[in-house]
Amino acid sequence: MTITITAFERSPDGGKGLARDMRVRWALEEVGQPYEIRLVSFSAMKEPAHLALHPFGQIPTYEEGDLALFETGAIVFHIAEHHAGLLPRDVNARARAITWMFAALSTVEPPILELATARLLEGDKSWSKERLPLVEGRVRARLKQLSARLGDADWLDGAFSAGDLMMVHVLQRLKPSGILDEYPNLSAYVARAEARPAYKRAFAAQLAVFTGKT
Ligand code: GTB
Repeated sequence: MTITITAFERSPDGGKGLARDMRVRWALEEVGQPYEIRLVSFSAMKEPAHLALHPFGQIPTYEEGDLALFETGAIVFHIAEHHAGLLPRDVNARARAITWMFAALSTVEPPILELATARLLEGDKSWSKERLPLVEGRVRARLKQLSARLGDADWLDGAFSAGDLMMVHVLQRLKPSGILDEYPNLSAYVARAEARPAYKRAFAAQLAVFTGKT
């Protein structure tokens, strides 16, 4: 069955991996599943046809036969459940990998998104200079804990999993701030993931939407 995902017709980063369709592309590349892309404009995302797929008018969405999904956590979990390569077979190891997916999305991502908002959308506010160090402090607190847990391991729990995929994509959002570089094992972790052939294929495919090069 054909898998179709939606992505930005125009992305603020010009297709350099930050928009969230990247997580889904990467997961599909890791498990070797072909997919098609339907590009949507910002206005089309708020039209009834797209809202029927995604109640919040966002990308990405995932369609496969009768199934339509939204939320990258749910989509990547679905892919990982149905194809080998992103979750261990051992029941406990599988549960731990899923735990890391949740940790990425519900514990690590929120302060990072708060920082992105503070830097990009609130930088011109009178209170921004006072608030920014507080927001950065909350990010550093999480990174310190994550860095301590990762230690000198390659991945968060044994082999690369959907948990690492989610965590790496969440951490990448920090690159423009320079904060990730303060934690050498985390920046090496991200670089290790970016060196994976599946990541490179997904990155090239997302970029090609904007450069026209395939
Ligand atoms: N929780 C949802 C998920 O994980 O699927 C969040 C989805 C989401 O935030 N989608 C964004 C969107 O559709 C695109 S990824 N926004 C439009 C809207 O809400 O109207 C966020 C994003 C976009 C671009 C960059 N960038 O260029 O740097 C980074 C992140």
